[in-house]
Amino acid sequence: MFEDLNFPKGFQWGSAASAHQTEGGNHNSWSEWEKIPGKIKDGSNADIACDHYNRFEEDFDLAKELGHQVHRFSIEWSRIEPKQGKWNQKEIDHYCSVSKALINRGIQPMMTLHHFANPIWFRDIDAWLNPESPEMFGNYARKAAKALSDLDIIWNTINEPMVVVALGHLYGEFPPGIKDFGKAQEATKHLLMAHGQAATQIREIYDELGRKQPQIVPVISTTHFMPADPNNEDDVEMTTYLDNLYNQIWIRGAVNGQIEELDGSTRNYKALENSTDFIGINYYSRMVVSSEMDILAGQTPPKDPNLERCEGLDWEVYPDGYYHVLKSYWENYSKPIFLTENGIGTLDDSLRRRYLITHLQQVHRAIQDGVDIRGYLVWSLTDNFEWAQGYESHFGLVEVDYETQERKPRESAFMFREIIESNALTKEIQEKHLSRKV
Ligand code: GCO
Repeated sequence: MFEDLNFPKGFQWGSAASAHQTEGGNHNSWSEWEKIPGKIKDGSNADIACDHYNRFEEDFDLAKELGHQVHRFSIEWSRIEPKQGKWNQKEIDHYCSVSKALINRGIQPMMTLHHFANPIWFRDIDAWLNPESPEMFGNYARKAAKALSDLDIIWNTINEPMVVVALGHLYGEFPPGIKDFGKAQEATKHLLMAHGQAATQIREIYDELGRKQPQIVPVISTTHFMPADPNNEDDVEMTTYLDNLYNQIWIRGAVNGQIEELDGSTRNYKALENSTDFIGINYYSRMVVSSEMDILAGQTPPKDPNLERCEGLDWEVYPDGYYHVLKSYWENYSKPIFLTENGIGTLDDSLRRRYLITHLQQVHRAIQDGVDIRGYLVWSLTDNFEWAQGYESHFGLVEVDYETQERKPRESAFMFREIIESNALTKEIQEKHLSRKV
């Protein structure tokens, strides 16, 4: 019943992670947020996390052993620019060493400049609500790009800007804990301009130094929105509205160079020209939309009891949505796609294996239908600090014992290595892991 699903030659495989979730020892907007009682579900914090700051060599040895070809990680703005305009050379050197550690193992570094956490000084001047925030972010991008430009790096600018907007400015679940639609719109605009500023600074400094231009890849979070009742016009309309708001507005600007003002007018923003080589897509789940519910206030229809779920976050496992999301981005923007995150939090590793296979089947289906997809990264290499969930969700191909910091690859890590080695979802792999629930 299964057949071999081969991936295109040169397709790149690997995993993704972020600084604050793994490094430990950070002092930023998140470390302060974690101190507020009730903000983190299990009352934990990322003070130590996976101690990746000190153990990156060991972690990259594992990535290599597991066959990874690309590793996506983030550098911590708060370490590099602890006070506005003051740069910490020791920390810049650290990230040079991290990048080189990957390159020396034959792994392509994909580096994110911003993954949710802000420096304290930036938080104190209203972060993404400050009209000067795009330039401030651009300065930091320039500094980082200058220091790292002699290494072969793929650049991600801002990770999942719409999660920063929605969870930070609409639902108040992430810092700065605001619930205000107008402010959410303002943050969206500044985050888009910040992406443009970062891309422009990276391009300029590479030119000034006579280096070959790198790939610049903004990374977005996507959700497959579906009407609760496809025959109900209001549900369909609400679905389109949410898809536009959450999945499209920001990336449309990054690709087309246009900023949408709060009054609905649009204008060209020069810094966004030439700011996007690929689109980085993170996909985890779907959302069923009912016009009866106030979705912008966090209400959603009950989950389907027949679908498996992600631990803690309660996301439904819905692989078919991945295909539709990929098709829609290709149809809308015709930009090559890099799959920068996909995975599931679970202690049931057989579920993780099924999740990865069924999602890769959809990736393959999209490629067959002409979508230009260049690579796929599992979230995440190791278990780590899952933001407001604390340590309750286990996303790692590799298990971490937080008492001893011992790493232990799960069976899914070896299955993924087999997929990488054959550059295919072979018939045997699908049969072995999908034919029964273990
Ligand atoms: C995000 C982030 C990751 C998460 C992952 C699982 O998508 O929110 O990029 O930091 O840990 O997505 O929720």
